[in-house]
Amino acid sequence: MSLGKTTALAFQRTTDVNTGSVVTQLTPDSHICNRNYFYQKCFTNDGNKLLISADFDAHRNYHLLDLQTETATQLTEGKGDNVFGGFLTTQDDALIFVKNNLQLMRVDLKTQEHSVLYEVAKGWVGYGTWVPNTACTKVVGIEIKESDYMELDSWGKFAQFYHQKPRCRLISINLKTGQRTTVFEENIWLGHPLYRPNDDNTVAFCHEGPHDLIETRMWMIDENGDNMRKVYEQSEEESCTHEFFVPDGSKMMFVSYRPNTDKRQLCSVNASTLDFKVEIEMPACSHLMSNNDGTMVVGDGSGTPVDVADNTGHGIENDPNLYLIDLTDASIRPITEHNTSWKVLNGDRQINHPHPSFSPDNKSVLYSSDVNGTPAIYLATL
Ligand SMILES: [Mn+2]
Repeated sequence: MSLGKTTALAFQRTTDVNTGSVVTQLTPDSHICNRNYFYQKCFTNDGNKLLISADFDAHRNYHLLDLQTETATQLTEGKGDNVFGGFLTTQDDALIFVKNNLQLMRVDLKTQEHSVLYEVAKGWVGYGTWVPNTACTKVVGIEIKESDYMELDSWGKFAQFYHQKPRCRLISINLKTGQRTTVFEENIWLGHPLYRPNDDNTVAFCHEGPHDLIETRMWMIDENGDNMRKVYEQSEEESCTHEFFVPDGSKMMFVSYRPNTDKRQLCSVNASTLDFKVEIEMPACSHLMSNNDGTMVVGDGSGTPVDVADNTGHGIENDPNLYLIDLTDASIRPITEHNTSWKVLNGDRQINHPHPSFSPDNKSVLYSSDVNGTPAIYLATL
């Protein structure tokens, strides 16, 4: 019972001699800490506070880190927090996250008062990262039939789950009433549900599974279930991943890659017309996230992707850098090395992924890494 408990942190600052970036380790070694998924809101609008996950108490829970006082306030307790999918509301008044794959919870940031916004129906399991619309009045999520569900605690199971063709449904939840509507339901593994920013009528989702087995990863659909369309027609050998909406809603960006090369393309479609564009050729970044209007992008250099069936054909050298990509002048430069191991830890496949994104002032990049032995959270100046 530790809601509201304050943990004092001692930030560790170093300067990268190669790039000049000041790198601040926000969370201590020997604790398991991570940032949320890269497109979920984690900073308050003023940039002073940051949502993190940490095991300062008995479990991995959410804490609100104060970047000025170097302290963290515990927001949740007990086991079962989905520590990647949680996000701060647009209004900065609450954390919203899924508990035990079952309950969508709201936590008041000031009082830590909990309320249940939505409960998953019997026979179903809440899966993955659930994403709000811009006004934070609704979220889209994925539910999987309980009889088809399994814990995905290894990349082997990730592949197996794809072949099982689990019953999945893409849902929208009204956060005021808790009412659920099903947008789309099928015996295909669905993931990455997204509301297009500033356009609630456009919802995106993906066909999940080993990237090189997926024919068409990215889809959009109207909120009422009409007008399902491919975001982009992939060529035979092409894999696409880690799609996100540019925060102003103008584009969807994603990574495209092919076997037998370490080259990657940052691509986009116009979110209204789906007009396709290769934004830039880039190093082997796994995850990318843009600034508000999509002119600047940060990405995490990586090695051979684990989420493909053909690891040999996709084998590449590890790239340990974080990159800043400036699309206004087509320049790419390293920010610093993240040096994460990418390892699965205690069945958690995502914990050692950097998942970089910009701070609200676009002057720093936030990321996770286990470079010092345990997963920790870092902020590097640009
Ligand atoms: Mn990841």
